[in-house]
Amino acid sequence: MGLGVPCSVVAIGLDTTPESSSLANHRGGPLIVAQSCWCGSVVGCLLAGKGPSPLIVLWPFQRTIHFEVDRAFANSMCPRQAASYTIFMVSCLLRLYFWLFCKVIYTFVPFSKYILPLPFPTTMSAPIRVLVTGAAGQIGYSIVLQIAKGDVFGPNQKVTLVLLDIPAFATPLEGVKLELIDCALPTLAGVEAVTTEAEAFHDIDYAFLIGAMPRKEGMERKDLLAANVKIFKSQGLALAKYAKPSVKILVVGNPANTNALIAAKYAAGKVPLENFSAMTRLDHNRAAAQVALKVGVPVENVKNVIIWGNHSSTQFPDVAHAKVLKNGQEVDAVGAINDTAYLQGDFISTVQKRGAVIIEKRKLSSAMSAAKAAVDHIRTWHVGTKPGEFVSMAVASDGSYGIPKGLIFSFPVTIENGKWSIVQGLKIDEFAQGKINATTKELEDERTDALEACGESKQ
Ligand code: NAX
Repeated sequence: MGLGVPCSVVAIGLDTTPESSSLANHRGGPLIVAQSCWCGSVVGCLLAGKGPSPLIVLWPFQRTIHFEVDRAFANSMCPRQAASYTIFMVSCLLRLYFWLFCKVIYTFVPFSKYILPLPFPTTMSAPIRVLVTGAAGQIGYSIVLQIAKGDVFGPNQKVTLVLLDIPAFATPLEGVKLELIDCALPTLAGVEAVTTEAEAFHDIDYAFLIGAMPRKEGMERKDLLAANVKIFKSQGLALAKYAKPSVKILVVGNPANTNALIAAKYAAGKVPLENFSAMTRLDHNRAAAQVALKVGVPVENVKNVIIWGNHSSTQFPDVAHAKVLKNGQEVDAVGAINDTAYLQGDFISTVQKRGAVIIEKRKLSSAMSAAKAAVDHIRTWHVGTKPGEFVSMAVASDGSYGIPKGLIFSFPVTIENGKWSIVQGLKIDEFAQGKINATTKELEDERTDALEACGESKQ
């Protein structure tokens, strides 16, 4: 009995070509493949043993949809089979079109992705390779689960986690790997525990560079800096040699800004400078939390606090441009707090010294909040900032606000399509300028010391 429709579907494959192809092969019927690339679909069709023709491209938007039709098979079906296959195909296409519709709406209507979330998982994309260095350390232990379960790249993106630590920590690192396996996470495609840079940096898409040497008793700040920048020189060279040129890097290990500067310097030519960043998101989150406590609103009602400069005690937490949602109205944080002495005194020192207070109380440095901030940092870089919002991120200065070019300096940034831009035109008063100058000077001095430790002179 003829089918009466131009084509039918016995298998629908979303990205996982081998499974859908073998299903189609098994049933001996036509194949519909939604693929993220042309060659994937062609390979899918070939695997199904049917050849790539006829091939219809329905929508060249993110995913191309190819039909391969076996008319002889379609014509041989009984009415019941024909009806069920037709219903299946129509429902698949409706789902696909609704997904496309949502994507278009998200593009043109601000906030729509929060109001109209996709009602079904789209497709598990091919795994991305994510490196975590210092993975046997305390921040490492806190962060790996969050990355593995989709907190950074979402529930539809598989990740392969690459865990690096020094050889002396190979055994605890193996323990972290075993625990991750035991979490039985659908988003975790694999875990590799390694102790060499060649294995660690190979083909990575994202790097959380957390591992660094801790300060030992009696160690001078300058000695610690020298020890750590050498680690980041080596990792910069490894990035250039083994990573994808598109790799995005977050440096957490201290001195984070200067370590990022050194890693970027030694990866130059392969990995662009704008792919490097250092973490001041923890300081940003701390500042937002303090404002929320002071005003008496939930922290999600606070936006656009800024951390300027270095992730150190010279950083400048600034609320001059921050907004607070209070009693349903968006107001300036400065007005809502209405206490200049606090804003120029206790507020700044609380944020600057928060790390030291936590060490004093916990006898260990911040790990849970640092891991959460690193997740926030890369998540925002990956998905972008919301309209009207900015976040703090230490990135290479382009000369904005008079900061010397190339210094890795924490600025307010907006992010779109994976690219950050420094927010321009914010008014800086005399008080703020003094604070910004102090943190700039510290970063310039760190750069001089770091280059010297790497056997280079300042450029
Ligand atoms: P831990 O001492 O617990 O862990 C560090 C881990 O790094 C250790 O397992 C160590 O073996 C490993 N490591 C050392 N050298 C390595 C190398 N060359 N390659 C790979 N791994 C290496 O420290 P943790 O509390 O996890 O802190 C890690 C770093 O983050 C420190 O430098 C710390 O100062 C810094 N922080 C930065 C923050 C920021 O906001 N930028 C906040 C939190 C944290 O203080």
